[in-house]
Amino acid sequence: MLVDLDYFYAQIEERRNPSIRDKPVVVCVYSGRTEDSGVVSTANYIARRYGVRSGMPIVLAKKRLKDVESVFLPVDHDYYREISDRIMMILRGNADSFEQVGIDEAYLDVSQRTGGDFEKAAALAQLVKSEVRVQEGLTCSIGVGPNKVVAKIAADIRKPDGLTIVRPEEVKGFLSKLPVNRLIGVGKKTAERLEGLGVRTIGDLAGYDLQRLIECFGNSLGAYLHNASNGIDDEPVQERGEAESISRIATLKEDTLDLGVTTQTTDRLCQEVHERLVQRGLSFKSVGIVAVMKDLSIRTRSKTFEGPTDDLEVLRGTVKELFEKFLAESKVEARRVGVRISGLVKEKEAQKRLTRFF
Ligand code: DGT
Ligand code: CA
Ligand code: CA
Repeated sequence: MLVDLDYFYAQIEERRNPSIRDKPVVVCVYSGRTEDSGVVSTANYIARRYGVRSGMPIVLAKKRLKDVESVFLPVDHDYYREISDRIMMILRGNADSFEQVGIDEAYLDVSQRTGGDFEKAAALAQLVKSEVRVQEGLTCSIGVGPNKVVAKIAADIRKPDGLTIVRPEEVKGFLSKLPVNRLIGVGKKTAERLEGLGVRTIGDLAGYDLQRLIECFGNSLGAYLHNASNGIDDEPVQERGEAESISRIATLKEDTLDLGVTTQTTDRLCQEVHERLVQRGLSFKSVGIVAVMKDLSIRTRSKTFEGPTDDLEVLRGTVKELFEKFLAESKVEARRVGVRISGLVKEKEAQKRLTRFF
């Protein structure tokens, strides 16, 4: 199943301040150049009725909402991330294997725990929805299907608070009438090229000659278009372990080259990063630091260990050591500092590797 939170940032803002719930709510990335410059990050469904969309200039959103009392808020990314992390833990607990995609959605492989029974999967999806609602006060939409491609499209069909089940025998009928841009990976450009071939719906695409698709789009995209439109997809649901990282960044009280001052902040960041690591049962192999300098240039340094560890003191010590060297060499003062750990592995694997190591 694919679980996607509804109007995620805006729904969180509604939960934080329920009095805005019945008004259009627009969450914005203000660029700071002028008062209203920047783009809409997302909007609640009331605002969407007035044509407000993600990525639209704030000025345009204001124009569309000029006749109604509406609420414009700046993004509070750290807060959304914190809530996302907690929700992902709920989701992970309901899956045989789990794959987070972005801040507000995840694939859950539930084939083992349901024995492949779609009625059981539907009941599990209801349970997931109520856990997220009760524990975090938020609604999500879920799609259940025989594979990731179908589950993703199913989740998008009914929103907000939707649940769409597509059984194997229903896949063909479900997909055939939908426009091709419902397939992940089919953006505006690909959709236009397909239109040029007379292909508008996923059904058209499913019936289109594979050889010609490959000629037009190359082997990999061509084969994907053919398979996906026929509801065929064997991509496994897999944890994105190694590639992922956990990081935090903060602005210093003053611009500085003093290790004592940066360490006060980085010790706190290390603790936050470490908390996330422990919550997720992971160990790390690399530690990185980032500094945004007074002149707004960005510098990074990192260190990789031979084996993974989950030790907070190792993290703190390494960050301090990296900053000590970096600050000694730097001529410009640091303005913001950050800590990142990567090369993340499951603790159990880490144990195994360590015993092999010694
Ligand atoms: P939904 O899923 O249609 O109910 O609405 P959202 O808002 O959850 O949309 P989704 O799932 O595509 O994106 C999740 C969050 O990511 C969304 O709440 C805000 C952020 N986001 C999405 N699109 C954009 C964008 O174009 N620009 C910016 N800055 N943020 C975006
Ligand atoms: Ca969403
Ligand atoms: Ca999403």
